[in-house]
Amino acid sequence: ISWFTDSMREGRPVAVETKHLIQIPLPTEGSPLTPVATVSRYACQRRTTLENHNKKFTDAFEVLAESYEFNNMERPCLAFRRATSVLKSLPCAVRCLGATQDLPCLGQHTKKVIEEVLQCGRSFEVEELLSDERYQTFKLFTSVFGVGPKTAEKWFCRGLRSFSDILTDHSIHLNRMQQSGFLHHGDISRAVSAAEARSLRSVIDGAVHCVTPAATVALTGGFHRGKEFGHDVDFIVTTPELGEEESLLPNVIDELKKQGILLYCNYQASTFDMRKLPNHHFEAMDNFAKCFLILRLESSQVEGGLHCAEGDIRGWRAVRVDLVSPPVDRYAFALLGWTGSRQFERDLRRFAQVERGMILDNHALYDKKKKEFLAASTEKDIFAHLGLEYMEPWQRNA
Ligand code: DCT
Ligand code: MG
Repeated sequence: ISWFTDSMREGRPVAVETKHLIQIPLPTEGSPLTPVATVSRYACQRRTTLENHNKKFTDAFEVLAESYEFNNMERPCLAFRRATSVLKSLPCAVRCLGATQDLPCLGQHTKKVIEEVLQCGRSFEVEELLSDERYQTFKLFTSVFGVGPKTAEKWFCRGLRSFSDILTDHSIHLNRMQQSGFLHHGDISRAVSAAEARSLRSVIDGAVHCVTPAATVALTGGFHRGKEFGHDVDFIVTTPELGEEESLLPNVIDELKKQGILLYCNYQASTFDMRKLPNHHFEAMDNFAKCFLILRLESSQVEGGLHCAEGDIRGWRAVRVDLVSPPVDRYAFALLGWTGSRQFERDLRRFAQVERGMILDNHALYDKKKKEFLAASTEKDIFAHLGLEYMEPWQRNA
């Protein structure tokens, strides 16, 4: 095996770079001849479970990435998100800066942070940010459902710093989503547990099958990747009959309303049109019909009870739920896209584009050389078209 070199036997890291794979000996215990791990620069080639051995670095990176996001600085934000993703994929903790030498996606700035954390147990740049008024205010404002960095910026520039500043300023117009965001802020900013997600699955299953018995419901997003907690619960619902999905969500919404558990609903009808594909300009959201909901979840429906604050005796909580309903022939693409993680999806699309000359989004996969769309009825079909080894959802926590 070519990468078992002398320097490895001496315990020094070496790297052998192939086209886009870098083989790196990781600092494992035991024999110096332990096989080396392979770290690709694409998250879709790194099996990333929820076991993060480098949390102290990735937590620091996340604060920096977020701060760049708040300042609308896309490149450094992405650089820190990429670095986070690489460290999350490693099978053990980074114990010295040398161990990062051949890892992809780590630049000077990220390495400086790693070095500081290794030496001092913390990053001064991160600590400064955490106590920075602008960072704190953006973090607070963007924690409200319906408030993104742009709105946070607008409010911050007007000198507003707290929720009461916003809610008592009569010149500020809150849209319906933001009004609900403030109303249910306590509940929505509290993580949703896996038990709550399971209970919501039964609620959604019930509502969907009540309106369309043949429809299917699939849990997607973070909970489908095995997360114990999430900020919302994501579902894909569809019908076996092409076209029948069009009336599905409006009927499900009516049913939830009838059950008295719909606290907020933002329904977006489908604008999906196969004739407008492939989409050369990447857009964050797909064009399928979807709805962003806030539902009332009863404690009695959740195994082990609700994930609520101590002393909360209401017996219910508000939860964010997203439903998307693609036509059945687009199902595999929608499922792959909505399963995430965000970084996994980004790299999957980048891999398709750069390495394969293909355009992938939540709607379709297009081969630019052959000038044709590639059909897929399962996620495995899409991985196969891309010439990628299949990864289970729990390995996509990039
Ligand atoms: N997604 C994406 N690009 C976006 C937004 C979402 O690719 N701009 C995909 C990835 C995850 C999925 O949609 C669901 O989104 P979220 O609910 O925001 O993410 P999550 O992984 O489910 O995280 P959380 O557990 O916090 O809900
Ligand atoms: Mg989610």
